Amino acid sequence: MSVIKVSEKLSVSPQPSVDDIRSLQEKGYAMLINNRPVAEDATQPGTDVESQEVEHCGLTYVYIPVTLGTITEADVRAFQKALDACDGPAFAHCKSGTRSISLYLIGEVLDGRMVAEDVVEFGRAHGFDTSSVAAWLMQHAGRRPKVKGFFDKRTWSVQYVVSDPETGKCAIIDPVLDFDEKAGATGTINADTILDYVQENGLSVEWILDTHPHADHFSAAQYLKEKTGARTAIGERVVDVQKLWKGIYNWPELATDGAQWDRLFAHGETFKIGTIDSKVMFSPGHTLASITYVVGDAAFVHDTLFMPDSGTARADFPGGDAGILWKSIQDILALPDETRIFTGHDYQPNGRAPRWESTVAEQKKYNQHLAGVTEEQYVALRTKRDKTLPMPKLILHALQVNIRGGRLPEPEANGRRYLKFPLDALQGAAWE
Ligand SMILES: N[C@@H](CCC(=O)N[C@@H](CS)C(=O)NCC(=O)O)C(=O)O
Ligand SMILES: [Fe+2]
Repeated sequence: MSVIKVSEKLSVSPQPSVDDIRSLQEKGYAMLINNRPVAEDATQPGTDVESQEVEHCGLTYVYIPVTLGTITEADVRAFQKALDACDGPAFAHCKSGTRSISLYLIGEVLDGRMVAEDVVEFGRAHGFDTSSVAAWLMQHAGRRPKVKGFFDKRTWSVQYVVSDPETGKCAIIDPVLDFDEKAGATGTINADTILDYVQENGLSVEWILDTHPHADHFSAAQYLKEKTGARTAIGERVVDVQKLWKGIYNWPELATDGAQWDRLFAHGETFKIGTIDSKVMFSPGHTLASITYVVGDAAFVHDTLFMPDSGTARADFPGGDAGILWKSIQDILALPDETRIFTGHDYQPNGRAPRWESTVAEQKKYNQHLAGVTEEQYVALRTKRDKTLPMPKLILHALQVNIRGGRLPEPEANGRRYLKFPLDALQGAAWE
């Protein structure tokens, strides 16, 4: 048996015989990881025999079967998790050892401990052909967009530029148009900061995306469309939000066909940002029209999940529903564990610095509204908390702009724009 030491924690080997397996304990190994699917060829002992022998010797047995062409990030993470959990050195094998070393190398590159350019040389130095790792990483880079978040302190909003490293094409998600309600002043500081980033990084904007008609700030979608020429989009159910608020604002001229956007996305629709496959998931509950954008391995969930220490979004706006929000959140949590989750707000609990990135795995484990909580408990908790929350201070300002895709009201004869508020239309909300 030719065993190759790859790191302090890991050695890889071709298929060991049963006698080889029996000798692992005295050689100091604490774990055997089998990366070979059962019945690959007639001579391999197979997972049952291996696990029996390994456990008989007091070692831990882990079975992560892979084939070279179909390795997923989940396999790589499972391999890393097993190694992390192992007290001593681990022994991993497949038929030749190539798959085992490949899982290790992909993990090292994903976590930034090695650069992709070095994997082939590392393999060669250890006697393996790891060119398929380089190919995997190339392909995977296409799934892994670059995400830059911009935090707006005034509204605790997070705006994003998500870009394809290969083509420099990008989308802007949930941009904020600044507004000071005391002076009635509008501004483009946030949006211009985003445009500066786009320019400095040589990006070209393909899409300006909103996750929902926001109730706490104006969308800068229209301003950014004028500046970049990119197409605007939102979820198709925005027409229901338009109809709802058309009534609340008593606004007969408001068009409620969604024509204010270039594209309305239905659940399951796909589109591209550069070469990166993107998909829309319908995520109602916070609003009637909320959607999640899944761009490669990144999900832009806006007001569904917040950071795990912050819980989830409220569900008491007109058209909101805690039970429906629960279901939308379950759909998001059904994405692969390693999916990066980017939230739309961070209310900085206990005054901590703003944060906006987590993973599905972290959310499942730590979200303080969800971990160990049933649907019934969630709906009760959400409803109780929502009764204590005053309306966002800009809800009446913001909806009349955002249901028109971020267009301010048309100027009156004197050239000035005016907002209009219904009185006593939002019943039952807590007072500040
Ligand atoms: N105080 C904020 C509240 C904003 C707010 O209600 N945010 C919504 C998202 S649009 C939310 O889900 N908040 C959750 C919470 O406050 O627990 C404001 O006035 O703008
Ligand atoms: Fe919101």
